[in-house]
Amino acid sequence: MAKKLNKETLLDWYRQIVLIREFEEKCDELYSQKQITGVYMHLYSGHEASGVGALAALEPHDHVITAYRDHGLALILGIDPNKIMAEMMGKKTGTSGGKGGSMHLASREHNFWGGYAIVGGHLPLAAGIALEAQYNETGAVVVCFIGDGATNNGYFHEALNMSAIWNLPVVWIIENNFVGMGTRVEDASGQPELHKRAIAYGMKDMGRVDAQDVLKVYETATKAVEHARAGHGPVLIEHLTYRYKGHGVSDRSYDTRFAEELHEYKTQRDPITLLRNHLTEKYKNIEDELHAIHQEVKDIVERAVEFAESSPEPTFEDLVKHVYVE
Ligand SMILES: Cc1ncc(C[n+]2csc(CCOP(=O)(O)OP(=O)(O)O)c2C)c(N)n1
Repeated sequence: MAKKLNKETLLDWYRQIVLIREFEEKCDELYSQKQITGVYMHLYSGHEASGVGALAALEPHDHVITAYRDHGLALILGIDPNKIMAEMMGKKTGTSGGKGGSMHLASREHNFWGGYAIVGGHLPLAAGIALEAQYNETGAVVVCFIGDGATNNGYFHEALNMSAIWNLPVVWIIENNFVGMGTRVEDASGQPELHKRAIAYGMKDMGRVDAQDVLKVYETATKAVEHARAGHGPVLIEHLTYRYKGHGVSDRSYDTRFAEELHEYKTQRDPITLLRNHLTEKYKNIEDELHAIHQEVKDIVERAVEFAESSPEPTFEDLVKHVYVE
């Protein structure tokens, strides 16, 4: 059922968006200090409203799956920030005991199935999760986030086609941030309006959404989830968004290559500013409450870092547990 877009809901969304931004700013800092390690760490900065608006349309028994840009969704779903930060640092107290790291956040309890590094590899898994929901008549819907760069490989075609012929309850969301690693969408896709792919599979095309605006994202996501839950089959939405950092944090050339666009998005299309403007126009004297949210979020992030830093490393026994060996 659609949420009432009252002050409480909007402030909650504001809190979630700010939490993702602050949490990841801290991760960026910790990565440069080598407290978070790994070849890659992919930040969701700039994309926040895409995740917050879409997941606000879900019920707790619904399912979420994504690629490696997964920190934001984990936070939105309410996974403990302490455990997420510990996972980022490879600590025993992390969501996967420190063995997954940045790209493989997951929580069975939250129906968050991860965090996958193989581009497009999670799409067939999303179809499988939806098949289970349909077969067991759980009434659950699966939301699967897809990068624009994942729309030209075989997994995309196979999974979307199967979801259509089996009428599966999946909401496919392409997060089009215009660039896959360093390649522009129009240089990689014959049809750069990616939502139009829906036509090829005979599924409902929900069009393009300005995904910097959380209210617009929520409005479309609600209709999409209702459609899938009612048994009318899968739908495809294209979220137009922008990432503020390079592909991974070690890709620093992005900032200069796309400087003009980045400046435009950060100054005119930022999800925090857009929601803030909406709130201040709608509610008088809300500044203090917004300020308090920023403070609250800073404390959450600080506590998460303290928790992760003071957590133990996994032992050798921990590391070989749950690992298949011939
Ligand atoms: C099957 C496969 N091919 C190539 C890669 C290397 N790779 C990692 S991310 C990426 C680009 C993906 O871009 P996009 O889907 O647009 O996501 P974004 O990073 O923009 O969120 C590529 C080619 C991979 N991980 N898996």
